[in-house]
Amino acid sequence: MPQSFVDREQPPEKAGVIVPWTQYGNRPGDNRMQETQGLVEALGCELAFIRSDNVRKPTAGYLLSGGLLERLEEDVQSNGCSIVVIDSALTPVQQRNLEKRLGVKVIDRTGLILEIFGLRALTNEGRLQVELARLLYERSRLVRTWTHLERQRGGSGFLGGPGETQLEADKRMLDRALARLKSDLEDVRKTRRVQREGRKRRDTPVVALVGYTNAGKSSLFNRLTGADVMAKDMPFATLDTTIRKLALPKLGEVNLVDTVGFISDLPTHLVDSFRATLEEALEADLLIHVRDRSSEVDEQQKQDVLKVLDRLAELAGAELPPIIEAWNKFDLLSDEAQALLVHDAGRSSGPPAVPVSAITGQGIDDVSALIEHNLQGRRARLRANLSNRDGALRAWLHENALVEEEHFQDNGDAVLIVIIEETDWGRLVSQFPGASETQFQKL
Ligand SMILES: Nc1nc2c(ncn2[C@@H]2O[C@H](COP(=O)(O)OP(=O)(O)OP(=O)(O)O)[C@@H](O)[C@H]2O)c(=O)[nH]1
Ligand SMILES: [Mg+2]
Repeated sequence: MPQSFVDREQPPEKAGVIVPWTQYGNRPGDNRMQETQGLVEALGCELAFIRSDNVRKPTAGYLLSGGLLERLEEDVQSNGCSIVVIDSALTPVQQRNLEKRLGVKVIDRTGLILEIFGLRALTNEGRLQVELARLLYERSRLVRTWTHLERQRGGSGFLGGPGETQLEADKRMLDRALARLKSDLEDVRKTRRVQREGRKRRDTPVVALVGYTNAGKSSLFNRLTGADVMAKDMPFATLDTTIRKLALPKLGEVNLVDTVGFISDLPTHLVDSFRATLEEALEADLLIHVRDRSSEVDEQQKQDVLKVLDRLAELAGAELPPIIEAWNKFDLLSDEAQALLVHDAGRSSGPPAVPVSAITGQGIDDVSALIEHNLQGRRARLRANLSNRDGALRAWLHENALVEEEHFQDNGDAVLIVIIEETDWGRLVSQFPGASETQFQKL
């Protein structure tokens, strides 16, 4: 098994952090610097220094070129750092060269995020998913190292050596571990699927909170359901999915799901690995995209979240559920900004949205109302007039819709009052082509 990057038995390690950028357009702003700092602290490291470096010509060997590398070396020594974080993607060669040159551990953004996920995963399922992500990451790096060595060997006539067989053995070992993990996770997914189907049969709609990390999903979840899920000012406070009942004034009970947050440049391995957890959100009847409207980079975060959601939908070969937005952290805005947000939320372009504060509770009822409105929009209450020959249709309705009332006439005909989801209605029409619209009246 790959080792953890950071030794947590020892007192906090001192970390030096570089956020590299190449072109003026992608120079990291304050927000990115704060986010990176947050990630490093979430790892339990003490921050010795953090700065953004303009890498005009990234080098294949070290990423950082001459002067920058020398300055980093000096800072690492004078601060007594034992770990360096490069907040971008390093090739295995760059990572190894930097470690040799600096004499300390070096990790990149993916390594950093994987490490935090490793710390936060509490449930068996969470651990499996992190482990899978880590192995996939390791494996992708092994492959690259391998091609690199191969090329080197071909060019120089270098034969044998320790590289080849060890790498092949490592690769095989990783593959075996990967296969085992994938099958364990497949079991988890099956169990979840069964649970989900159970919930569907009971006709309890599922509403899932999604959004950028630290946007306030868990706070909103707690506020809505009275739960006590950990909500903290740190990235990836939540890794495991929690489900609680939420009572809505008109619709009654729905299941509300709190999920893991997203982040920009989220490693694809993580997205892929967290499928079991995130499918819960993907199969929800409605998504609430929680946005931190007090953040300067809110718009960019929104795009990052939508990108991850699209990737998940693509993986599952499914369509995304409808999305509404909770414009959170309203309380942190100035009066003018608040007025503007209220105005914008009322306009029809974009997904339906409401301003809210999970902390003060302002706008919470509006969130409930918006959930209700959007769930209701996609379900219909119908009167079904069935003849005694419609036994199969009647059974189907009992299985797939909520039957509120059922009355039989003397001749065996029946009148049912049912609530049916739009998607289920689609299935009904295709399975019972004979079922005429006249048999069903909208109430
Ligand atoms: N002022 C203010 N702070 C908020 C609000 N909602 C959440 N917070 C704070 O924002 C921080 C993050 O909140 P969480 O609820 O943990 O965020 P999350 O989206 O669940 O984050 P992850 O689980 O890490 O993805 C906490 O310090 C909360 O107290 C809000 O409406 N107003
Ligand atoms: Mg959370």
